[in-house]
Amino acid sequence: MPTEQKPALRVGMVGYAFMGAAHSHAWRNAHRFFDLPLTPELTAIAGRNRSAVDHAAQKMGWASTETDWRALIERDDIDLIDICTPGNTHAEIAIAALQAGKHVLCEKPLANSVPEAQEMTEVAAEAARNGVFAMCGYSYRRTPALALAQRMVAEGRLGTIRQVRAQYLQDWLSDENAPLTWRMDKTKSGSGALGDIGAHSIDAAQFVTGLNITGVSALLETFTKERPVSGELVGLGGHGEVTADTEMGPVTVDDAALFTARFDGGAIGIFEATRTALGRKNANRLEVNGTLGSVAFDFEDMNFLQYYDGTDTEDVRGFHRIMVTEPVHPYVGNWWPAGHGLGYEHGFTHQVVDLVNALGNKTQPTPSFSEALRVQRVLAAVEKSAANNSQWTTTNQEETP
Ligand code: SOE
Repeated sequence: MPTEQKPALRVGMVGYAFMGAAHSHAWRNAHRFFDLPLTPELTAIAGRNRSAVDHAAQKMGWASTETDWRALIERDDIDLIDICTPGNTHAEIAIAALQAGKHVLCEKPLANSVPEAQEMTEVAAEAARNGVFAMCGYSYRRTPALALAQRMVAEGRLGTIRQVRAQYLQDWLSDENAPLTWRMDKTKSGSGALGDIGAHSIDAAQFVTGLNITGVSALLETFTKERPVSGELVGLGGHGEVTADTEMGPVTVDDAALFTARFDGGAIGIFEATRTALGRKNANRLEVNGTLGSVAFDFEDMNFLQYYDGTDTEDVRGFHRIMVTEPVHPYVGNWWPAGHGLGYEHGFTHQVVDLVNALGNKTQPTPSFSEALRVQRVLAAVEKSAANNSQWTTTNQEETP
């Protein structure tokens, strides 16, 4: 029985590094495992270096290339712009795309500052009134175990939320000779571990609990103040040989961020984001404690959710290790039989699934730019607190249109 031909969603992607590869995989596969109202087409990919973007298009399956993102926006055969570039370019590209009537998927964090994020949110709100939608790519909330945790909290199975414990631990900058890349340049990345991985923890904590952070006390640390200038634009870590005549450049962002937080609703939290936790590769961890139960997640064991049900009878009370691979669990039914597991790339595919379903239904995909702006306000409050001797700093969570 041939499948019904669905309208195309013609995608133009900007950028082709790690996130470009993950998003390309998602655009190629989402409609092959999920029944979607629109069929994504990898129409064009943009990158400044002609030979590199041609190679990326061939490798990742894009039909054409551009060497200027503005050309993507001018093309009338593109319906959505997917922004997979460093944070200093997000605002300009997203605003131009939305004002040209293109839907937008923008990688996290939304921007490198609250004013930029605010302008993006206002333009996105106006565009949405015309049926043009924008979403920010906090993909971890689409890991089945975290989506299950959110469902359990929303169903009241943890009771009133009291505490949140979030750690995002990596170690790719433990080597002092790892080369300088855009991720260590504040003018490009906005911040270091804080905005790169701490933003994921902030979004996941707010998504799972349904509560928003209202204030923080923070400290930031940069252990390695300068690194070998490598000329590499991308890459995580690596080892640069440093000799007497190696050109060194300044690191202008944090290696590690620590902060405590208060949430609306009375919960409190503690957050850690670091690129120097030697031995931890991608330990994106979240624990939520409520009055009736607790959940705990570690991305390095991503197919499982730990759950303590405080209403169990005393003889069986203890943390259950739920294997989140049953058809009843979020997203999993479209993949493999129970026990076969999913990986990092599936969060990006689920992100495309939810985005395309929202666009097909002409509804606002989440997280919206307005939700991503709330993460940006927390990032800004952390930086302000850290710059003022860890002084308590509010996030001014006033709603933006
Ligand atoms: C580097 O820290 C990084 O690639 C992040 O930028 C991603 O958002 C995260 O998913 C994996 O690690």
